[in-house]
Amino acid sequence: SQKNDGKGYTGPNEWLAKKFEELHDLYQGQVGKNSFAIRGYQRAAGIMRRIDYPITTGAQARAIPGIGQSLADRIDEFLSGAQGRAFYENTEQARCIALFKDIYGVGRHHANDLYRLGARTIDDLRSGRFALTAGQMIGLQLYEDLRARIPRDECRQIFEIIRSEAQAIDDQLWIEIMGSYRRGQETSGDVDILITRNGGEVNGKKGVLGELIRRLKKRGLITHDLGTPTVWDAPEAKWMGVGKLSSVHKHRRIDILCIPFEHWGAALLYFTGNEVVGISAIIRSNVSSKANDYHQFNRSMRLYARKTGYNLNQRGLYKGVLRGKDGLKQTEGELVASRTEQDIFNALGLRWRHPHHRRP
Ligand code: DCP
Ligand code: MG
Ligand code: MN
Repeated sequence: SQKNDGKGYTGPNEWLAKKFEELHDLYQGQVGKNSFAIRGYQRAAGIMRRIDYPITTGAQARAIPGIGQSLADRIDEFLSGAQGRAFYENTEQARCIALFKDIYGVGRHHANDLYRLGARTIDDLRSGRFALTAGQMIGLQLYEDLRARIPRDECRQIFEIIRSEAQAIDDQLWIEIMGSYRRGQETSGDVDILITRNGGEVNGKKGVLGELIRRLKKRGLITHDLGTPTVWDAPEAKWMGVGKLSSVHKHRRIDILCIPFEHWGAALLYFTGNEVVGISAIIRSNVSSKANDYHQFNRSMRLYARKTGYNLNQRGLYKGVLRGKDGLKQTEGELVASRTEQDIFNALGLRWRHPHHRRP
């Protein structure tokens, strides 16, 4: 299931954070494990999330306060793509947690709790014996639909409806479909949509996002809200929910993000990906890990930017970002490029890479 920091963005070491969390979850509750080491994995995950430049070696991480030699060794292990000792152990616990995390809105903590409370199957959860939030209930209710891949043509049809409704609100809006669809994949896990306005504020005065969702509900395309923005008419606002093309179609996950015009290229680049493959997906499919699974396009581009003295995120390419000894950002730096993807490739001196080729 799609995890979210509230804005939908994650940092360059999210994949490492996830790996440490997997280790934590796997060891937690197992007899004979050192509880200090287990908590260390949890803390390491937090540290990985706070570091905003990509970690590339264990030695580099060793310099970060809180990362000792054994954690640094684990990072080298992750980076090398070596199969972590306990990582892919196909235990019942690992399998259940992977299964529960597949339910929309169920995070790893809750998946762990559910396992410890005795839940083993989706039907167990449907029995009503376990406490779930409203969003999780929707995830559970639509579990079969939402885990199915969306055929490319259905993504396109959903996108066309959203585009036509958005353009009926304001013909100066720019609407693009991103994610796996834009990379040319035959099927997608969800439909990712980016909206901005050429001139003026996309979402400020008019609150386009709220109006769009209202129209799409009225039209019957959108059926459920899963995550609504705190401020509907903020310049940057994200809606997450579920829609259905017609009575014969399945419910599908849809994400719609509104951003300021200046961020268009950087956001398009970021949300086109690709990005880290979930570790639970690897446990489920029993596919052994390869270094490439974790060296995806977004990561390698951010890493390249960093190596050449820049900082790349979903809002732009920046130069002169000042960092403290701990590696944390002290100043934002100067915006170098963000309007178009091409601008960002050019500023970095990289050859254009078509979305269809944005794979490792
Ligand atoms: N993204 C990211 N880091 C994340 C999650 C997402 O950089 N932790 C970016 C890259 C993704 C894009 O956002 O490609 C869209 O996210 P999705 O989770 O929708 O992933 P995809 O569209 O690539 O795949 P799927 O077909 O599973 O939706
Ligand atoms: Mg997607
Ligand atoms: Mn998405």
